[in-house]
Amino acid sequence: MPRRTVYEAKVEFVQILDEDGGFDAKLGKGLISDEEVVALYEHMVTCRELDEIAFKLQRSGRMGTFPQNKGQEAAAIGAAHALTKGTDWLVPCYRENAALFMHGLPMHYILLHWMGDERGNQIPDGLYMTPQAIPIGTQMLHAVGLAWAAKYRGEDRIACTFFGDGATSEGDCHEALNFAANLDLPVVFVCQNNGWAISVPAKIQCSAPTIAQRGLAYGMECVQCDGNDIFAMVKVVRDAAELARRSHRPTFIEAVTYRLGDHTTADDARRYRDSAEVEMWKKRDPLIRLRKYLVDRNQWDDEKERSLQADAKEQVAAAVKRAEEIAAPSTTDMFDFLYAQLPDQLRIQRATLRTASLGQDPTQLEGGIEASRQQDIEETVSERPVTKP
Ligand SMILES: Cc1ncc(C[n+]2csc(CCOP(=O)(O)OP(=O)(O)O)c2C)c(N)n1
Ligand SMILES: [Mg+2]
Repeated sequence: MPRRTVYEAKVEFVQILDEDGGFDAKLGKGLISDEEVVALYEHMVTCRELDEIAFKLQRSGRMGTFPQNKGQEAAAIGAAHALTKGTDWLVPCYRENAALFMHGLPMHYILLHWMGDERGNQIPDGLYMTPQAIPIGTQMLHAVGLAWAAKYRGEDRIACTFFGDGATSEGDCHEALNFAANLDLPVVFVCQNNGWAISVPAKIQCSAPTIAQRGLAYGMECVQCDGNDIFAMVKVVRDAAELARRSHRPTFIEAVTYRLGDHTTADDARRYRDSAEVEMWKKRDPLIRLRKYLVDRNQWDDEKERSLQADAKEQVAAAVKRAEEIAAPSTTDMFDFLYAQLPDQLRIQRATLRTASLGQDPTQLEGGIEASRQQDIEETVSERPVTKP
């Protein structure tokens, strides 16, 4: 029996603007207009400001926890720019705030969510985005479902989902890729390979040379790009979006980037990361790179930078004020909006919560569980107005 190669593949790496300011004029020609580059840079700076402020809010006890996006702005913003706002689905995990804002989500929604108010996840009508997914990888399946529905209805809509390097070790990820490729679904999978899944380095999540090639195994297009280069991001996502719209084919994109901050405010990355690695990536900061591009082309100067920084501070301060002005939701919401009829065990918890002493057993209170049950019935879910932030 002769031996022959039945399959051979290559994975392309795309970079257009390198960290020294070198620009690939051929690949980058006509990709983003000068005005758009300025707008994208402004958006990146504003989102970086939000990151800094959210960190401080958490440290001063005004927010539960927050996952900073610092260092990864080009990936989310570049992808959002290449998609059609108000048409295409954005299906994020928890680090893509910047993309959601670009597609119209008011900034205070994200703050509300991390302040523990679920109304921050109540996406306003007319926006095509799903709430931030905290369980790793689950949103990839949601994106596949949304794309399938769009194709079934004959809509000109595609879905773009974001996930991390760590998510590619989850079964959900592989089911989503398999489903999308086999059913010819218009999905753009954007893996933000930021080097780490909390304290686990990406290289031990995947022993193949690239994460991108995981897409090959499912028979879909795949590409790796410099995720800190906004031009490369726009190029690869635009190509993938065109393929999805034209041929209903999915693409797997690996955006190579780096998380400059901690995993979340509940983490201290200094305990597991080498500072030399962090320093190296600080030099590849997507904001520094884009500012240099604009300055080199006389599109930017110190005066514009000062004014942008002031505007960003003002915008973020207004979002914080708005989020903090919204009255906290009722603690009992976590019971009231999950079940039509609360199981007894949870009914006891709900009643205990109301007693002065936490943990007190309501069955020992005057009237016992029956009394607390009666109180629940009086305070029915239907009477409670659902307010929007
Ligand atoms: C299903 C599930 N398992 C575990 C966790 C806990 N967890 C939160 S973030 C995280 C790491 C995710 O890493 P990655 O996908 O690379 O995303 P990144 O945070 O780096 O953006 C883990 C394991 C979770 N949220 N969901
Ligand atoms: Mg990661």
